[in-house]
Amino acid sequence: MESPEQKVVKILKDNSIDIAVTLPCDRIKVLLPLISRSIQTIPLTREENGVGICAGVYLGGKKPVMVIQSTGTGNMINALLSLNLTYDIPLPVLASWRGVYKESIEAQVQLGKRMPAILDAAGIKFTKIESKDELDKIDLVIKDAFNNARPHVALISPAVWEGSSKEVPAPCEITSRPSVFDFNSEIRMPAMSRYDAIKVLTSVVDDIILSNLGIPSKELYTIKDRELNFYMLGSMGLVSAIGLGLALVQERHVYVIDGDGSLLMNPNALTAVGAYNPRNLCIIAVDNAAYGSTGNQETCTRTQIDLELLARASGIKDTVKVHTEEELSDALLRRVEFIHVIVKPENAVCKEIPLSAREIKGRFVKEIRKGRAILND
Ligand SMILES: Cc1ncc(C[n+]2csc(CCOP(=O)(O)OP(=O)(O)O)c2C)c(N)n1
Repeated sequence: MESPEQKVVKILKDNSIDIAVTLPCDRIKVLLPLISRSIQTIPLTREENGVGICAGVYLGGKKPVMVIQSTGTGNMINALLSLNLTYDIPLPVLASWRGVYKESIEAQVQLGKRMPAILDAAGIKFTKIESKDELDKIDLVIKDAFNNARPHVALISPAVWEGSSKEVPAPCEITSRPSVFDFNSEIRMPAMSRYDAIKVLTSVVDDIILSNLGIPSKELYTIKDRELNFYMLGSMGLVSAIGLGLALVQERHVYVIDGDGSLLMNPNALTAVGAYNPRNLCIIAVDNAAYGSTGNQETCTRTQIDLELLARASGIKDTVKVHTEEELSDALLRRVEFIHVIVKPENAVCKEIPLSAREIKGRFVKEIRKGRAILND
């Protein structure tokens, strides 16, 4: 007889889900390996980063699902609103709903019991699944997310899995590995501004460009607006995660303009990129040692952290630090995976981008999916 876990996997496959993005919960420890055996799976280090990766996967023409613990939804609220609800990006989320049914961990209760009210207040669609008999609702959750281009969370009670197999795969073996590190670098006085760096980028590359929220997006728009530019209007910290998702599912080269403040807000993005090192992703870490877009408040790259070193320590193998336009141009032509660009904390005076989030997404998706089957869009 089909177990509830097998039924969920069948629903995912019947819906042609291409990629599952996951972070474990004890209650779904039987489900998770079943999913990863039949669907390409990306393990996360933080759920919010998964929202970015899934957005990239979707923009690249594939269908993602997130499978997480309900607490992780708490880590995703800003992203679900500022990215998915703002740009009309679908995301089905299967959340193991903790804190409400035979809960043994006190720390799960406060968030778990309020989860429906929180999602409701946030305008995020959700469906409760409280017994095995209701598992078919997962099919509706997935279809609703894609047909209506919105996030939809399935809150799945632990009651659903009661009585099913407790068999969990053996833990992975720990093997010895050397940690050899050869890194020697120097941050010198900056010679160019972010605007200069973006000008070099647009003159050298003719492929997908994702730009960070705030002034970088406005500068890119002012320098060279095009369909293949994806302007972030919010979701600080997620632009490189979106770039990763896009790079993993389609062949074009993806250039991401990120910032030091944003990378330090979500270093998980670097960990995820380091795990896959896709050859068609280039992160341009524009380091002005400041939160430039909000008035140049100092970040800790000024004295403490070297972003190139952080990228290398995160597993990104191909990195370089550049200070001049020539060095940047050379690194872009060589398609180095992580380019640490040292710039002055200066913002160009730019106009607002006169495009809505939906317009930005609409023309971007149309351009990159030209000649290919389009999802329910
Ligand atoms: C979660 C969150 N916190 C704070 C902000 C406000 N904010 C918008 S842009 C920005 C600065 C980003 O700095 P950085 O990534 O270094 O890029 P820069 O503007 O310097 O190019 C901040 C703090 C925000 N949008 N979201």
